Amino acid sequence: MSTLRVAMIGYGFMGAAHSQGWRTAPRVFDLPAEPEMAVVVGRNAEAVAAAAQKWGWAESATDWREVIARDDIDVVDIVTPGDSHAEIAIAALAAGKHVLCEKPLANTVAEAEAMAEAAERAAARGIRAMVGFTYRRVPAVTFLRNLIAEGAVGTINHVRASYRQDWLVDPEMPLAWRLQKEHAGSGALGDIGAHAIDLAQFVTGLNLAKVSGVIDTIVKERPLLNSSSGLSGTGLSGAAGTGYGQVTVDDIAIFTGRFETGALASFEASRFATGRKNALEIEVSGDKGALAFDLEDLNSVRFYDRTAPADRQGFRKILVTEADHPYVSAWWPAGHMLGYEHGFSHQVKDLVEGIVGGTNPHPSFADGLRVQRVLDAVERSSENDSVWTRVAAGVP
Ligand code: SOE
Repeated sequence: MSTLRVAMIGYGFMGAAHSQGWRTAPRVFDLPAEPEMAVVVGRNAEAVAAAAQKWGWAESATDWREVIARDDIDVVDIVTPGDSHAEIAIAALAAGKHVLCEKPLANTVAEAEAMAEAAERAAARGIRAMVGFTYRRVPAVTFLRNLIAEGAVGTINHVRASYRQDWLVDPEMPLAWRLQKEHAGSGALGDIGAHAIDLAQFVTGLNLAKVSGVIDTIVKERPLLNSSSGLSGTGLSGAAGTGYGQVTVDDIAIFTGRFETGALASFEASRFATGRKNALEIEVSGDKGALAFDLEDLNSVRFYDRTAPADRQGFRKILVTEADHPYVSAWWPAGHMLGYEHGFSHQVKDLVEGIVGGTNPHPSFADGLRVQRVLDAVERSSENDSVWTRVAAGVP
């Protein structure tokens, strides 16, 4: 069997999650090529060596350019903050490497356009590029999308999508990179709102045409991060150092959207939703029924069948753990639950199959660009008193 040698650039929270995916996918699925965890790259030699050892990478290195130039690397997996996605991805594609890039695709529309163009050129040479909207590969989400494509909800009138967390309610939570525009691009909007947007477009198969929104920053200054706390890589926690710094991204983004078909959607992305830890929810309402998903209950979907006799209607919970459900047969017998990390193995499976099979796995960089343009339109709308703002369309 052929092998695909992988270099992962970055080693924070997403590095841990992607490492699980690379390690586990070939042990669970019958893949057409064997991924090899060749090298993990980070700026701090000691810390990245420790990550390599802990997660099972054969080597560690400190210079991503040198690694990308190596002949023995086939795939580059980018799990750095958004400020380096474009530079690394474009260089890797030019060097003939397949690329998996964390979401959001980039920090700006211009960067995302350049990445989508580079991916388009690379595809002509048989090089694949994929963006890590991993929640598409939660079995219940793929199942929900398949049901919608089969017509289970009929014509879609209304979509409700939200992603709510509460890790910023504490005003003493330090100023991690996710709170700095130059590193993260935006705040709740791009970090978690991007997932809600991608899910809404993915499960419905519809693109957003315009949005009207507002973004806000509740706590404008936070304690600087103590860089020696060792937790800063996650961007989600860490010990405070001395002094305060400016928060330059949004804490909350709320917006409405209109799809190309005219259907309406509401979106919320918040890091101030007290009590909500990782609540990515979507509900799609059509003239025949409705389907709902909640990441905090990720092994199920709720289905309302409006075509059933009136006295039998009502949302029913379908447990998505049957062998017939997407991805499930490779894991455990029915009723034995999957979790957050399984999506990363499913992502590896689909990427490897795309690379070997010569097909573009979704979500493509063009899909990532589409989300980036929605993020941009929401920010422009908010700056402009929430006026309806068109989402740019077309190829870059
Ligand atoms: C932090 O808000 C975060 O880790 C996001 O960056 C991820 O994309 C999301 O899956 C969970 O929350």
